[in-house]
Amino acid sequence: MAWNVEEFASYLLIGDEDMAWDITIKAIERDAGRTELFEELITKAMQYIGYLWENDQITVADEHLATSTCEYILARFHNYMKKEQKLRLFAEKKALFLCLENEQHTIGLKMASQLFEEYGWKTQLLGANLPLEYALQSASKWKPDVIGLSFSIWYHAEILAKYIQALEDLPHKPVVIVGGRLLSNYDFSSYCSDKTCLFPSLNELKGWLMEHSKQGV
Ligand code: B12
Repeated sequence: MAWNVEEFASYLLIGDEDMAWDITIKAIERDAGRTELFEELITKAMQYIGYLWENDQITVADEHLATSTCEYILARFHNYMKKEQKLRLFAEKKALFLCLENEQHTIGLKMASQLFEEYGWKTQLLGANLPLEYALQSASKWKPDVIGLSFSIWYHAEILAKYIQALEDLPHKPVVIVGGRLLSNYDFSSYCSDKTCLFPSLNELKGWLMEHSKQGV
């Protein structure tokens, strides 16, 4: 399938929600799956926007407008998929998602959470910048089977090992999964235990979900 990444990005950059949605819905009508749409259209468009920003071709304000328009598209898409009953309902399992302390990049985390819902999981999205003590409180109370962590900035990885260890040590022993743009290029396994799962992209996550959504995790 051909993806209009730059055209989609141009609508995000001017905040044209309807035109950006038009491209999204056309992709769905041509049978693009959620993972493909997220990876090939939305992620690539945001990376392209990052490139324009880095090269001074757009301003910080343009990038913020693109981000909020992108978040609107993600929320509308999620709502559309729910209405169309394109969600698969298998599991009675729970997954909690959060970004490491100080981390503001939440779009990938939201995508991961939606993918879990597609496979029938109940989700809670705690979003950006969550200090570990609150993550622990929340996880102790809700007892998710899986806890998804995300980070995009290199120096935020310093606290990754602390999060993983504390969350995996909770009495109900959740599985901790980690994602973020740096995972495609760097090996973070020394920050993890042998139980932690690292996912550079949603394609790998999808494979894992297919395997773990029916039987016990
Ligand atoms: C949008 C954006 C922002 C927004 C984020 C808003 C939001 N609500 O998310 C705002 C304006 C807040 C922002 C701020 C900053 N940003 Co910024 N940002 C971006 C930008 C343009 C796009 C990020 C994005 O949404 N990508 C799309 C998502 C879908 O991709 P993704 O996160 O990689 O997620 C994918 C996978 O990693 C995976 N995934 C992600 N999380 C998870 C979690 C799980 C559990 C799983 C399974 C999978 C998974 O799934 C996704 C699909 O494959 C990038 C450019 C880029 N190349 O990424 C810069 C970028 C990441 N930012 C950058 C920088 C420098 C900053 C700032 C420091 C700028 C500043 N001076 O203030 C601050 C830091 C904020 C902070 N403390 O975190 C740099 C980072 C460079 C570095 N050294 O690490 C980048 C690369 C831009 C650049 N080229 O310089 N940013």
